[in-house]
Amino acid sequence: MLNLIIFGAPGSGKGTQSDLLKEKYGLCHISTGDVLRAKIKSRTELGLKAESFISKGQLIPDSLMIDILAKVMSDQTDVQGFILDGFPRTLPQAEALKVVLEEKKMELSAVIALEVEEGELMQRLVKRGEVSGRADDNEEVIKSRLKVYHNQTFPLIDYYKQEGKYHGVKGEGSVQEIFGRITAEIDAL
Ligand code: B4P
Repeated sequence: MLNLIIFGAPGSGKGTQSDLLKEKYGLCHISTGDVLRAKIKSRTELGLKAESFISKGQLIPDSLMIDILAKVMSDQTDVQGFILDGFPRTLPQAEALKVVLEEKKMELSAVIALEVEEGELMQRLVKRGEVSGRADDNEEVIKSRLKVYHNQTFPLIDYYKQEGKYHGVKGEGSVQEIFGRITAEIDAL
């Protein structure tokens, strides 16, 4: 079973590469951003709460996010493995994931981290904002998302290095070039 985390700053291409990875390796793709956006669209109580954080570029509180993730994972049966895109984003989320995987007798295969310069991230997200209509893809909110990434998510790099799971990949170049780098890492596992 191949269980991956795709890790990186906002706009690093996690969603883009996950789409290709799920096809190649037959994985179940769980994007917490997509899960939250679906909840916002359906105007549930949870969705409205999530919207208030996302529109400011903040993270959804850990307790809420961890429950959502555990539920989404347990709804999936008979899969060849997972690709977690956008989770974990904080140390408590990483610790919670460890517990969920242990309960399921599953092991994390690797953390694939997309490494992209900040100027490039900003450019990509501003460009996406012109077509996506996403409330969090405007310059002001992107700046706060990048700040949140540095303060809350960046420490996970050391966490997963210590666990021996971290695989850094240069996330700049064409989508196919980056995909080639990622699959080389996975195939060498
Ligand atoms: P996400 O949906 O995860 O948003 P993201 O980080 O911006 O997306 P990603 O890195 O996948 O970028 P993409 O491939 O689309 O999260 C949104 C919000 O939800 C968060 O800010 C937070 O509030 C909340 N949230 C989610 N998970 C959470 C958690 N665990 N805890 C708490 N809160 C959580 O690529 C971006 C753009 O770049 C695209 O337009 C793409 O076309 C382009 N691109 C991709 N690869 C490229 C390349 N090689 N060259 C040029 N452009 C490229």
